[in-house]
Amino acid sequence: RMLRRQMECRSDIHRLNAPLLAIYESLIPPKEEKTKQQQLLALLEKLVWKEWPQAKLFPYGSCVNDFGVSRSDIDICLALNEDINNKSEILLKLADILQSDNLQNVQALTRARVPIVKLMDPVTGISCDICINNVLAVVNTKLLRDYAQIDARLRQLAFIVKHWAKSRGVNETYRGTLSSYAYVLMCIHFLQQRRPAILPCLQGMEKTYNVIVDNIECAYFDQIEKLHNFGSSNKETVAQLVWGFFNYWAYGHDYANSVISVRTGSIISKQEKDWTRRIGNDRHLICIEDPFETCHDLGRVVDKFSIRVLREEFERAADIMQFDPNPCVKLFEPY
Ligand code: 3AT
Ligand code: MG
Repeated sequence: RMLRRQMECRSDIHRLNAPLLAIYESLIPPKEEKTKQQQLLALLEKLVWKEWPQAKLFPYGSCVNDFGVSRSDIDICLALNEDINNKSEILLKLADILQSDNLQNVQALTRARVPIVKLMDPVTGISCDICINNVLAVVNTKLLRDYAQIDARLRQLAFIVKHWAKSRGVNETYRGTLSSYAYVLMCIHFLQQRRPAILPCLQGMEKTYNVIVDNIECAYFDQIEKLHNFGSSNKETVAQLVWGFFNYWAYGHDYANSVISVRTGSIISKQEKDWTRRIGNDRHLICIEDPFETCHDLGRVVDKFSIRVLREEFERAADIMQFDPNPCVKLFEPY
């Protein structure tokens, strides 16, 4: 492994740039999708306001963070001003309201880790999950979107990584692999680590945005219009970055000791976080610190079986990027 780590990128890497960009372009949702999402959001607001006139609906996740591919489901947070001691009751009431307005497949999942109501809108064909008062997700969505505005290569890399993860079956938290959110944080961290850096560490800069959510201070520099040239002295192309990303997670990352941290823009030690051993169900086999909920390891879903699957997939992808004559097909082959 150490030997491979020293390896230089294949000499014809530039040949892969155009096909990788073409894959990225093909994944971008068409403009009509945004319009349909807004249409559905307006309908839902109208329904929700009948019961909770003070409520606000915030879309979050890939429908607004700029990392959404075509035909993604949308995630919505219903923000209620009242103190809630029984989320289930509210979710069931919400499900009732939605059901009676022709929305389809309405289902309240009150016992999920994040309890939600699921539904499908027959008019737009969009499926959506509604959760209650999950404001942290709305804030981390803004952080991701702000990073996406700084350098176009983040969105390109993240689309390709997400597409790879979905094709290879390693984007399934219920089976012990990583969420899309975790993959995007891995991409941001990777670009913060390039030399010269392609992305800054927004939480390490002057705090121009500052909110307190669930007693957690969420603060960072969000005047991204001042940063649009940030990565321009680094000339790496998307092909080099995809190669580098997989090479890092296959052969460069120190799984035994390291935590990746977008919050600090650096690697921190497991020791420092006290993430060196299994506590309850958190095994900390791959450690990705949440930027705001810093005690939350996004790798906690990974177990001793799925870590092997993940690492084998990173190695497979790295080897394909290095040696395969046709990586743009091979990389995304269904598992
Ligand atoms: P897809 O395009 O749907 O795959 P996504 O960006 O919508 O990607 P997810 O569906 O994994 O990502 O999650 C939706 C949002 O929920 C993303 C993030 O704002 C929030 N989120 C997801 N998982 C976590 C988590 N473990 N901790 C905190 N926030 C999370
Ligand atoms: Mg989603």
